[in-house]
Amino acid sequence: VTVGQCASYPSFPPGFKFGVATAAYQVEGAWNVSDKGVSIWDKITHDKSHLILDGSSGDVACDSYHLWKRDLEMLTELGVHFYRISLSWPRLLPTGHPNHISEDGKRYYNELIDALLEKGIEPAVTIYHWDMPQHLQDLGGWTNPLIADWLLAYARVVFTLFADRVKIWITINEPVMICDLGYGLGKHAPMLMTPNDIGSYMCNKNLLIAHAKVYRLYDEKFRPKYHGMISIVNHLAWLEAFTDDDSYMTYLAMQNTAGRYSHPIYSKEGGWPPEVERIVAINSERQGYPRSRLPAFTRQEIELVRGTFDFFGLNHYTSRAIRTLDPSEKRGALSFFGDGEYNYTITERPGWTVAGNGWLIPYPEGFRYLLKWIKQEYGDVKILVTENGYSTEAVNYIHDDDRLKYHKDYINQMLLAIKEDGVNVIGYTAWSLMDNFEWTDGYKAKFGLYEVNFTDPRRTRTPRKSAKFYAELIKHQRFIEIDSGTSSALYAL
Ligand code: GBH
Repeated sequence: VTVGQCASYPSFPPGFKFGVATAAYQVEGAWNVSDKGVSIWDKITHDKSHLILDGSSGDVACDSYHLWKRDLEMLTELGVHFYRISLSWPRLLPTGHPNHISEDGKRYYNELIDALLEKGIEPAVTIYHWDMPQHLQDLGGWTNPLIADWLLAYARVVFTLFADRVKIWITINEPVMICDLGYGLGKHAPMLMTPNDIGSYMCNKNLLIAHAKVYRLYDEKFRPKYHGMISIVNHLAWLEAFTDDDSYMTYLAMQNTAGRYSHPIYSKEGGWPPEVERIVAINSERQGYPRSRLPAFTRQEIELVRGTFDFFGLNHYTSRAIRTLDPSEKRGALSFFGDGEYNYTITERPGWTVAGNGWLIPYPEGFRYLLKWIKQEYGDVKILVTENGYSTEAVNYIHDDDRLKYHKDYINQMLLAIKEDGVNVIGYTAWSLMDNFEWTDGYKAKFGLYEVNFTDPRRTRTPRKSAKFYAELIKHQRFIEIDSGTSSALYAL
């Protein structure tokens, strides 16, 4: 590693923060220690292991429940400013309800949070990252409107326990995956398939209300004392028109994937994106439903949800092109990108290549366009990039030049968005600190800056080349050469 050759490359804005992320179910393991309750991912991986690519589960995962001190060493090595973790709801509240708070769960997160702070690393905490208590799922999970009160009660416990020390809060991670994949397409727990996105849309609305209630609880009862910030995290792919003729459909696709979870919170007027609301209503009527499958918001609900953010939490990985269908073409399968009746298809551009796991197309410029889009769409909001990363499949893969290049190119485009487009990005988070349980891809898709040996009972972690790159970047707050040949795409003034 040679440092200092690139003094002309711009540095990051003062106060810009770098972090890494993991999520409870993906790293903790210890699925049944003490009084921990069962989550929907425990249940799915145990009962339907054929739905997981390698038949695995998060029973042990990275065993961070026992090995978090090793994680701390890695975080120190990287020099990150913050570590984004999530809390396991059934670990803290085994029944899902606050009638019983687990002493062991409390102890685990208290120790972790205290140890991070001792090292000068800020904890950024996601309250819900997909591991719903099975008890609550049995009652409908996100399709039961009572979920808003259940989440609120859980969040009240969480804030009471940790808000004195945690200043960056995320209510919910990636609603589009929770709802559209969990309750429509059957690709994520609870793996429900509901025709015509009925379940996805019920979940979509209930989830926004739940988020808003938690936001308002923090805002009114905890912020005055603790002065932290809180928001939701959305997953946005960058979608671009396949040809000039596809711009309306691309707009619609963006509103459907990004807008359905962001417009109600971030837009001036609140509520569903109007074009999505209009089209789903028309589709529903044509399909013979008595009312729109997209449940209406009342006036009060619109106001409840509108403005419940302190920043825009953004997970971004990939891009797609949108092509309008000819009348002669048959629609493809339903996808989380469409209502199933939208007249477009999601496609790739010639020249794009898909990374290991089949869905991630590296297109760094797409990141810059997306950041600009968020600013245009929702105004000059602070954006915290809460996840960005690249997956590989090989084992013993330490010289991960492809991952290094991905992070470098994406960070470079983010810098362009900041410097050239005036987008207010306040921080960047690499997904992930280490390889972990990648949901239905099991341990096959590896996103880690650190490799984890899952055949070793000690779950040995080894830094990859990308970890060294990231550590250097954070240390110098600017790009440096890690070796020749990887710097060509850097942003130069
Ligand atoms: C994020 O999900 C998550 O927050 C994180 O937990 C996860 O580990 C990380 O990113 C990497 O995936 O082809 O229709 O089956 C990103 C969401 C979920 C996107 C699975 C692609 C497959 C869609 N990813 N999904 S589909």
